Amino acid sequence: LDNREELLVRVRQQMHEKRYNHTLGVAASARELAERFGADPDKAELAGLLHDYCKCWPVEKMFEILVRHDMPTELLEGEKELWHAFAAAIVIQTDLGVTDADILQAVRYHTTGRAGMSLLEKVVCVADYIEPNRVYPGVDFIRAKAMHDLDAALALALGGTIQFLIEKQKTVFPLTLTAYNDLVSRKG
Ligand code: DGI
Ligand code: FE
Ligand code: FE
Ligand code: FE
Repeated sequence: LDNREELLVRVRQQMHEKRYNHTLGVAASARELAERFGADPDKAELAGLLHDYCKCWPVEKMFEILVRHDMPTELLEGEKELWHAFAAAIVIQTDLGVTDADILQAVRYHTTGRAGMSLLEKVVCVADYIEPNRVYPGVDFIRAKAMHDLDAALALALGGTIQFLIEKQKTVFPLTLTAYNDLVSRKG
């Protein structure tokens, strides 16, 4: 889809208003971070716009797509909250014709992260945590970090999520742990 207005309408149709506002916030923050840290601003904005494309879809619909695309059992039997990222990476390809591998990866790993994340993946993941509509304890500290150190901001963000999951006695997806370890161990 090369028409921006059309694309915005399509995105808007997939979600409720609050999620759409979050989506626009992530797109804007991702562009800003890309400009600051030297990623491609257009790719960052588009990935931000599409990252939660499937977030409000029924879980059955996401599950069906993931099964058809041979996703690991670990994902299919795990936390459903993670499905929307992997589903969106497939759906924006099949339904919207997005082919850019960097964008698809940034969408796929925006929730869990992974070890060895690309610059664009980090930008979108951090944008998801700091966009203007986000409110949670510590968000301003992560925003401040993101002004000068993308890796530090991401480590804080993922660390916070891991902490939150542990408090709720929820499973931590392996990719999230390896993403966090990777960022923290690189600091040297
Ligand atoms: O889709 P968003 O709400 O904008 O944000 P997100 O995609 O980063 O996260 C969605 C949810 O997924 C969030 O409530 C926390 C949860 N989550 C993130 N990483 C993990 C996780 N849940 C589990 N169980 N394990 C994880 O590693
Ligand atoms: Fe998400
Ligand atoms: Fe929703
Ligand atoms: Fe999001």
